[in-house]
Order: sequence, then C-alpha cells, then structure tokens
Amino acid sequence: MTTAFDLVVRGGTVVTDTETRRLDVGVRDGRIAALGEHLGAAVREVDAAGRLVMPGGVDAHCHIAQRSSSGLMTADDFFTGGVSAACGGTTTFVPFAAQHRGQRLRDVVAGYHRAAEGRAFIDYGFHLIVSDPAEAVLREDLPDLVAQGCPSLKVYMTYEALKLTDRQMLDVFAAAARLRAMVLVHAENSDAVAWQTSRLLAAGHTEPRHHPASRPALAEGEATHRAIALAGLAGAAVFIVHVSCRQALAPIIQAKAEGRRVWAETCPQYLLLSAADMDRPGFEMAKFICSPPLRSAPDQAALWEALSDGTLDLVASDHAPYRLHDVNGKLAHGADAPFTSIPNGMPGLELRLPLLFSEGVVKGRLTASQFVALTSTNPARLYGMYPRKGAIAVGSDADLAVWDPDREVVVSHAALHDAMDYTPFEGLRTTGWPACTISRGEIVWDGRSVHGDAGRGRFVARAPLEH
Ligand code: DUC
Ligand code: ZN
Ligand code: ZN
Repeated sequence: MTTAFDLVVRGGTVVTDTETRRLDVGVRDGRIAALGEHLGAAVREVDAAGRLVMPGGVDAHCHIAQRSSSGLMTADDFFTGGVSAACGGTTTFVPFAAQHRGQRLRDVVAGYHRAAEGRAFIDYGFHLIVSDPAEAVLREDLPDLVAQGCPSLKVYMTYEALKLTDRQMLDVFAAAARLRAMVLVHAENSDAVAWQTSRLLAAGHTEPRHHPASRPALAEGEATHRAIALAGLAGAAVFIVHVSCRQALAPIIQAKAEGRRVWAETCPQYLLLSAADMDRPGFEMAKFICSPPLRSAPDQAALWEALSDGTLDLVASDHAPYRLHDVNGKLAHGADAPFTSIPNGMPGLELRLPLLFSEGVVKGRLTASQFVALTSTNPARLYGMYPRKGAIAVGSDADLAVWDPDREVVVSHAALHDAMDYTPFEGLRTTGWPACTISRGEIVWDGRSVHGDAGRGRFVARAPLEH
C-alpha cells in the first residue's frame, strides 16, 4: 500500500495565532503537505487525541555557545541547548553572534557558524551583537551579513565592554534602517546603574540580594525612552528586549500609540519571579542575578496585561546559562564576590512554553491563540522566518509542539535537558507540557526520549523587514 504521507498527526486540535480547529496534519519531506479531517495513511502516525497541536516554539532571545566579554563560555552549546529547547516544545531559536571590540563582525559570525555546524539539534539563526560599530563593520560586514540571512542586531546601552554611546547608536540605527534590519536594544542607563552601584558598594551592600537595587526601573525606563527616540531620529525599527517593568512599558505604549516601528518582548522570569525570590541563604541568591533584574509584583501584573493587550509582542527565554556551582559560571570570582562580578543571566529555554502555558493559558490570562502568537508566530514574523516557521500551513516546515494541556508537572532541574545545574523555577507546579515535539517532520522528543543527532539542526536564512 502506498502512503500519502511520511507522518500524520491525527485527531488533535490545531491552534494557530488566529484559530483553533480539529484537523489532522499531514507531513511530507519535512513540510506540512495537507491539513484536513481524516487524512490518508502515513508511514508514521502521532495520536493527538486530546492534544493541542501548535507551531513549534520560536525562541528569539537566547545565548548559546557565547563567550562573554570577560571570557566565560555559556554552559549550553548548539546541541545541549537545542535538545533542551526541543524537550520544551521549541523548534527554532535565534541566539547571538557576539562581537567583542576590535573584531570584525564577519569573522565573529563565521565562528558561530562553525560552533553550530555539526552540533545544532534544532534550526537556528543568529542575531548579531554590535559592540564596536567601526566604519568597516557598518559599511561592509553588516550589509553582507544581512544579505546572508542575519537581518537583526543587538546593541547595549550598559556594560563597559559592550555599551555604545548615543552617537554610535544613531550610526547603527541609520545603517540598520538602510538595510531594513531590526535593532534589538538592551535598554538600561549605564551611568545611572554605575552611580547607584557605587552607593551600594560604599555602604557595604555587596551581596547578590542588592543587585536589583543597583539597576533601578527608572534607569530601564529612561533608556527605553531614549532608544525609541534615537531609533525614530534615524528612521530605524527598534525592538526592546527583556522588558521587566512598568517604567519601560510606558514609552513602548506611547510609541505604539503613535504608530512608531517599535516592538518589545518580556521573559518568563519577569512574569513569574520577583526580587523577593532572591531572599535565599548564601550564594543561592546568585541564581537570580540577571539584567535587567527581577522586579516587583505590580511589574509582573503590568507585564501580563501588556502581553494580553498587544503592548508586548513576544515572550523569549533570554536563556543565559551560567552554572551556579562552577568556576566557569556564577562562581567565577568566588562565593564571596560582590554582585558586580557575578555573571548575569539565568536558564529558561526548556521551560519557556510550559511556564507561559501554565501561568498564561491555564490561569486565563491569555488565550491559546495568544500563546501561539507570543511564543511562535510573532517572533517568526518579526525576524523574517514566517511562514516557514511559526505557522501551521501547507508548505510550512513541519515544526510542531503536540501539547498535553492537562499534564501536571512540578518543575525539577533533574528532569530538564540543559547543561545547567539549576533552574530558578524549581518546585513550581505547572499544568501543560509537550507530549511530543516535531522538527521538520521528525519526532525529536516523544515525551520520554530525545531522538536525532547533533548536526540535524539547520541555519535559517532570515528575510529583512518589509519596510
Ligand atoms: N542581557 C541579556 O540579554 N542577557 C543576559 C544578560 C544581559 O545583560
Ligand atoms: Zn540584554
Ligand atoms: Zn540576553
């Protein structure tokens, strides 16, 4: 008997960013070949009765095989990070190719391609990080890299080794506008953070618990306003990453009301955790050091509202994996190091979808279609991958998260698949978990085991913005 399909996901409820329907999904040659009721036979079948069938997650912000400016390598590479992402329902991610000063961006990206080839487990792209916008970088490297499928770059307004001046930001924005590239901005006022930090240190407040106070919400709000203003002056599209507080939401709301080309994300840690979570014994506090820092309950409420009303466009993990008990991680400067020298960031690739589903959809803050938009369709659209990614449509890559909406899981790092030694969400009770993850038609996670080899993931050349 000849079979029409390589794979049919049968009897599930397909959820896209716009609709929810009972449909079978037929897959051939890694792509969706048919959608309909009672599709014909397949070589392989996935019984999706009682499941939601959603486009595989697209994580638009994560740090993989990235060396920090102080020389630390992230714990996850393109294999471990990709496996972890897949086990959480994510089938594409876009980590950063991070330039350090003095480097040519083209050489940096070539290095990240080498790190990914032969290791990648899921499909991937690269955002660029520009810390040295030298003339050759803006005039030669950037146009080439955008043409090669990397039409997005991040700039920092803080951190001595990374930050750009306002004038440099204008140069980058202008170059990006010419190339129709998206500029992602880490928005915190560097001088305000430095001033506040020196006051805390002078008072002897060096423990990790003081890290949030050193990076005030006002500093994030001011920088967000400035980034949007500078982007507007240069005619560029701007994306504010890891929005954590009401002060940063305010200028985004205003800019969107004015019809400006401004988009923004938040991350599960800002929705679910607060500075109060740092109240732990000893060095354990360091698990929660990230920048911008964890904020307050009213900020969490404002972020949920901003997800629901469209002020925020997507939820990314900002997976920045530095192990807790590791001299190549949070312990780089010892257990008594001041908060200023503890590596910033926390893991979150695998839990991004389960946490947002449980806290968002199950608790009634988001519809299932909003969940799909925020975790898959919007990032695919904004970063030039739609409808190849982020869609359940004939011709799209067969990237699917087959979701068990009822499965209850108590989060435990022991059950996760990254190369980390902790999760900041340990012990959290969740409802909804991927039953199966399909990447280009291959079942890479069946709810118990991982299937597939390092190197199966492919680079996704992304398209620039349409205008
Ligand atoms: N910014 C990020 O995007 N991730 C980790 C730390 C930081 O400052
Ligand atoms: Zn950042
Ligand atoms: Zn980040």
